[in-house]
Amino acid sequence: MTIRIVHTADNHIGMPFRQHGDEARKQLLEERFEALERLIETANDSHADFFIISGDLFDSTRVKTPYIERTVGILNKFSGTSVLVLPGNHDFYAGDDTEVWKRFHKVSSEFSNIELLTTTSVVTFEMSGETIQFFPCPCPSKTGKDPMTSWIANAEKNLSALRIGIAHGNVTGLGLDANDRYFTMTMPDLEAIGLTTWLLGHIHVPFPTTSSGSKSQLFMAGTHTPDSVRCKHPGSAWLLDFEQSQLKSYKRLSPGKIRFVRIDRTLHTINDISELQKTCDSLDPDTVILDLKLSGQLSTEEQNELHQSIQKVQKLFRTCTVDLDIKNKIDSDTIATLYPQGTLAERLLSTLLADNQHPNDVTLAHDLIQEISIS
Ligand SMILES: [Mn+2]
Repeated sequence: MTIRIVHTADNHIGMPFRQHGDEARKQLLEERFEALERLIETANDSHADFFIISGDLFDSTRVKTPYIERTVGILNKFSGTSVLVLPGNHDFYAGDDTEVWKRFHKVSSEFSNIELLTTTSVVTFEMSGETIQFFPCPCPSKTGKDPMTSWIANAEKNLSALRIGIAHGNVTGLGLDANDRYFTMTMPDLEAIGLTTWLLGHIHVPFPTTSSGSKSQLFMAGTHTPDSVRCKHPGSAWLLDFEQSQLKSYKRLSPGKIRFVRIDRTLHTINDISELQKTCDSLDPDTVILDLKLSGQLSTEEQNELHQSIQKVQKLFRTCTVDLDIKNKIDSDTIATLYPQGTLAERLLSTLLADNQHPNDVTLAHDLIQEISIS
């Protein structure tokens, strides 16, 4: 018999996205719910038995009640045996008074298929003669030096059962936690504990790096939909099949729809502007959070062209921010107006203007000359 698990983490429901404008904020907040909903649908379509969330389902311990209610409503649609929810370091569990889990418990208690993993004790399921043991390692705080996995060494394990660890924190070699502040685990330690597989959260990038396969001791879910321009994957989760208490196969799922795209360009010519326009036209304006970072030198006419182009893009895209650093292009007319013929400045600038290999130099030299003559 196959035991099928969908594994996710770091959904960060309620993430405020403060650095974005109103429209983008709304879109990004909404996307985190919708991507979770798509993932539940995929899990149902593939008849998964368990839906496992390895921490940071919520962005904080003070997430708004309506967000918790909506999340529980989505999780409740899971048609398999159970949804297991582990508190991570953002939504840590520090006792029954922890706001987010108090509210979560209240909302979810009427749904028997949602189980909150707040204690370090084995959770066992029997399915068609097979035993599945889950070993939860909830985070008790935002930060912590030691891994939360140590209790498992002394826990009673059924060696013929499928034994799955669920934890949240950094893993040496996978993340960038030089200070050991996030419950840091190591791969050899995890392997030595004697479980079949580890389902982890915290690092927003998925591990393994291959999108399908049959062997891996641990899985890092990766955030389910991109959360910033630094996120290079389209959102991830895992579909895992186990047979006879062993991992049979894994496949990466991509429930995300939104993409962050930063276009960083230096513009010198009309052609550069039309290339920029072409790149923007090739993107989906409804799902791309566009961030334009434009610099360079352009003539007045070219700058007008650029502004028209930007206006077009901003009208088309739901969200587009623009960071402009465009200087006035120095042409022969400007040189002739500012510097009498035959002067050093005129000769220098005219020579640099003629040098097509280095189109920035004439502007740079002009800036320097202006600076000297002003001071
Ligand atoms: Mn985390």
